[in-house]
Amino acid sequence: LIDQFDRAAALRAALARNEPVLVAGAHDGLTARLAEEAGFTAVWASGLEISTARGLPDVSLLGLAEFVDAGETIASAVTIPVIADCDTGFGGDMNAAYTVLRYEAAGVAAVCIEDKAFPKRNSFLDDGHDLLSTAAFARKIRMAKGAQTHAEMLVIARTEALVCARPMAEALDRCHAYVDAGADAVLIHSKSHTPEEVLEFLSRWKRRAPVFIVPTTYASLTAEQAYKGGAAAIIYANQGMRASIAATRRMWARVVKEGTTLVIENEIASVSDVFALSGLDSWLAREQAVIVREP
Ligand code: SPV
Ligand code: MG
Repeated sequence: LIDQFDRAAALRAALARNEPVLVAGAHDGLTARLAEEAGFTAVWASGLEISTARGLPDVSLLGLAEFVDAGETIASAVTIPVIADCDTGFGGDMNAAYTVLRYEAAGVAAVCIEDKAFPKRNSFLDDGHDLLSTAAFARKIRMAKGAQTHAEMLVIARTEALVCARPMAEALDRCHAYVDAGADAVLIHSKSHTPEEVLEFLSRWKRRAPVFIVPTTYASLTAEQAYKGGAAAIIYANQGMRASIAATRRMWARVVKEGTTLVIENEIASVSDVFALSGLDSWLAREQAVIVREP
């Protein structure tokens, strides 16, 4: 396992550079490797992806142990920093503290905790969202920061204020309070179909900590525009999974229709590509090194 503290330091350094930090969503070793291969700076261990990959909705059904296991799998598969979507921190203040300890041990560079009440639901669901008070979530962030054992690890405080149709001033106040409580960065989430509200947040944010954004519904905002507007990092949270769903569905429909896989053979990854992505070469080399050394 590559030292997560080096990776946490690398993520801090990337956030301090004069360019947007691009982050791709993943849910396992393979999807994380595809993100690394594409050149992303970090991986987002997405709650939506991890839940969906298990055939479950993103409504707080999976627990800390299952999410940590996914985070550890992802961190083991790549050398870039992993940012874990930790929802509410899996319960109350003590759960948030324990979440940080578990993710540190799992090799994850940063945890992101949001200000919704447990059990949370995915932000793109119309209703069922319940926000903690600013003071209550600031306390949770303080607990999380107090628990970390290594200085480089990041705690990202995510506000769902805009998702919950609260005023812009409240979203800003919340994020300022979370930074005062020790958050290393904030994440402003929005389900608006245009980037205006996020851009307004960014223009009014005093740049006291890096801001992460998740332009899923407002995909027209480019990374360049977001960075110029004041965002430090852009998370493409679920497009990888959505791409594979679309491609797999299209491919299987053709196979069922044609009664052969020959029609899609040239469009799918080769088995040798699969071997390469699995890291087979390094394992064969490991075996070879032992054989060569034998008398
Ligand atoms: C996730 O990827 O699980 C996220 C981002 O939290 S979102 O689905 O946009 O809420
Ligand atoms: Mg999530």
